[in-house]
Amino acid sequence: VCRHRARMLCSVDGGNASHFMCPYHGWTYSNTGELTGVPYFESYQGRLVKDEWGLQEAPQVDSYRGLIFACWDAAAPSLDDYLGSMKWTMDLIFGRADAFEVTGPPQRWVVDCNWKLGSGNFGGDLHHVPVTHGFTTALGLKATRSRRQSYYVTTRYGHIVSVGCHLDMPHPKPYLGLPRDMMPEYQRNLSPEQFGFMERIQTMAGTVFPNLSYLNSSSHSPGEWGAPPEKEVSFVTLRQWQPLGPDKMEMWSWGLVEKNASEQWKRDSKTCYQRTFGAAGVFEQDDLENWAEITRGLRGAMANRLWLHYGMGQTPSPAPDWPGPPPAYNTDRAMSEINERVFYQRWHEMLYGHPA
Ligand code: UNU
Ligand code: FES
Ligand code: FE
Repeated sequence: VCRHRARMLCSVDGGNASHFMCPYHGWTYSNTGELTGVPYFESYQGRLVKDEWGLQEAPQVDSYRGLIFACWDAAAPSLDDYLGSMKWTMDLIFGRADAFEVTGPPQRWVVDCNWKLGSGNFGGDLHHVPVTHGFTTALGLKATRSRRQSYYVTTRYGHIVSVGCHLDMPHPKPYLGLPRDMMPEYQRNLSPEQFGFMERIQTMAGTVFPNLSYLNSSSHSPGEWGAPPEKEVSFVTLRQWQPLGPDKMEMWSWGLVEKNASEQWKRDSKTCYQRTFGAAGVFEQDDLENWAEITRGLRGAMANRLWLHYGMGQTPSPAPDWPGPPPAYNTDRAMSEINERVFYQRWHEMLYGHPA
């Protein structure tokens, strides 16, 4: 924000500029944050020292696998420590390719729901899928409801990951619908354990506490509904659930594609992202309708006094075959809400200074 009256300085999602001029009174800053120009400067009569009115700098800025994080708290843990064991599962997506590119600027829209519903769902809710997104089987777009092994991964700072794996492996192995000609690149970038695990993944989603989520799944290639699994095309979406108050958020949704994949595959993957989890995507609409109806329901005088149920899979067993850093749980094909409990424990801790 501008140091004069706090007007937002940059209102576009992409590009670059050497200077930013505030549209209100014209204070101008270099792209490194120095205040370089002030209209009617003489009228401040020497009382404005430009060196002291540069842009506020975040005390911690760091990046991981091309994702840039900024933090306003100088005393907060470093990004490396903060992400911790989350990095192993983030690498399955963001670390597998030499580089990713966005399919365009983020799609942004406002939703009447609390932002935490997105964080909890993406990091820990595999059991809404057959119901909320049941149209896929109801319409015969997926042949059968195949058996899945679920993994729930939790971390120290409240990051959560949920992975649905194939139990009956289709042949040839679908590898999440990733392009075959990219396999050598994945193999070079991943550990043998990570690459070996990739062949089993059907859907993988995670939340970096508090409000950054990602999802990697696959969908039928454009124009081939009902095609066999090996025809499926992988897509990756990255999203920020940006709070606008307790019952409103702004969605920022990106599609990501492997930079070195073929142009045709990139187009197909982008189409799959847009059809499923883009602003007009069918899965996206399924989810947001539920979250908006929860938020609307909880405005009720009685409903917001109710205890809700987060108890599913109370004591899931540690997953013996999870190849990444523990703890990870699976419950022998069963479902668990352990990730949402971990997420809300951390949230409680942030608000009240102690676990619930
Ligand atoms: O449909 C979803 N929102 C979803 C699917 C979230 C997490 C894992 C799988
Ligand atoms: Fe989950 Fe009703 S079944 S909100
Ligand atoms: Fe969903």
